[in-house]
Amino acid sequence: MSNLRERSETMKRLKIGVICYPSLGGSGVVATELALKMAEKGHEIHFITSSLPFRYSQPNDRIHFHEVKIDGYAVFKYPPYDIALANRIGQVIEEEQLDLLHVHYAVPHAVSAVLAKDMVQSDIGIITTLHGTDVTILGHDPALRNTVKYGIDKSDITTAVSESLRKETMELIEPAKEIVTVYNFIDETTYHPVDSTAIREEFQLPENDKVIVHISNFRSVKRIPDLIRAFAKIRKTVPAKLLLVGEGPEMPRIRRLADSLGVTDHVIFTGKRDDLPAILSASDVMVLPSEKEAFGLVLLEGFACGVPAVGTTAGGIPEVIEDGVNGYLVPVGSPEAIAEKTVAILQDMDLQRRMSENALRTVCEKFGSSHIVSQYEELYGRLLREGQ
Ligand code: GMT
Repeated sequence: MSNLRERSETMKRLKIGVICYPSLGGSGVVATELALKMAEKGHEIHFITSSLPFRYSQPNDRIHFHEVKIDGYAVFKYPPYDIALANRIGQVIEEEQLDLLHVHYAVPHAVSAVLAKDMVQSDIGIITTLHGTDVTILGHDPALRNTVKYGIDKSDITTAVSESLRKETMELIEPAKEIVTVYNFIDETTYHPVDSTAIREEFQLPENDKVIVHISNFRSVKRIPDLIRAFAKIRKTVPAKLLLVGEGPEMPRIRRLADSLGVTDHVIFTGKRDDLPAILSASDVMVLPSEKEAFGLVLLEGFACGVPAVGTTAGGIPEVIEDGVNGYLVPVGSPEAIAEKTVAILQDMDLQRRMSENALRTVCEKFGSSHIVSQYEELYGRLLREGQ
């Protein structure tokens, strides 16, 4: 086992253990994209996850995958995944001589990493990135709050994906150390305006119809019924189609509401899609009506394709949408405000074009990948130098 001083001398090529949710979700996307960017910079990445991260499409010799497996022993009502994860992290720390662990989500991942470190008696540094619901929902649950705090306090460095999440975590969890804000970023090589002819044909989008897009995991925090109600109002003034991209538990309710408001023929349920840049490039405006949203990665995906957004003032959204510049901010729970601001963009071509240009500029100036990846790399360096 190498000590911190020895590791800092081999700073050039770090061996980084990455723990994240590999399935669909913003945190999995950010964790994987960051790891891929670190590999491009010459570092060695070791994913320790239950399955292959979904954006891990092109393996290379600097990227390794260590699967966490757990058998369904009859003695357990709930298979102890967190413990199996800790066990696997411990093995990989030793076998691969990892330099640091970057953990995404406080619970259970940070806690499993801390347990692993203790199990193999390593002094490896842990950096934990908070993504949102690990604090804004789990942090309110008395059954989990102390565990969230433990995971954060035992991490050497904790980051939050927005200033809003950082502040909320400081207030709610009262951690022992400061938390650092590092914004999410977008991979500009994947997200940029592309030809959308095939999408317009596939969804039979009439030439004169405007296109409103919403992309999410369709959980209740996204408040999609507000968007459906707003869309019914928008349709009274502007011919438009609504693209709902993704899947999730709220879908049956949303379909019923669209039916009852008589807009089903104008709502296109696309399901999960891999061709988001093409879908976004066919869209005129994105709507994100969430009541909780630590950051709203999807806004960046839209901005990078030149799509302005109407979003609520929840969480970190105002750190991404600059009101009147790259979109509009509206209060949570107001279909009227969503409709009014969306129509304002859709009816004024000049405004839409200006906001679209500003959206592209926002991505370059504030959320570009090289800038944000460097911030994480600096934190990795700090972790190795100071162990904190
Ligand atoms: O809420 C989601 O849609 C998924 C969730 C996740 O687990 O990935 O997203 C959270 O992390 C994203 C990446 O940092 C953020 O962009 C989302 O705002 C955040 N979601 C919430 O805070 C509700």
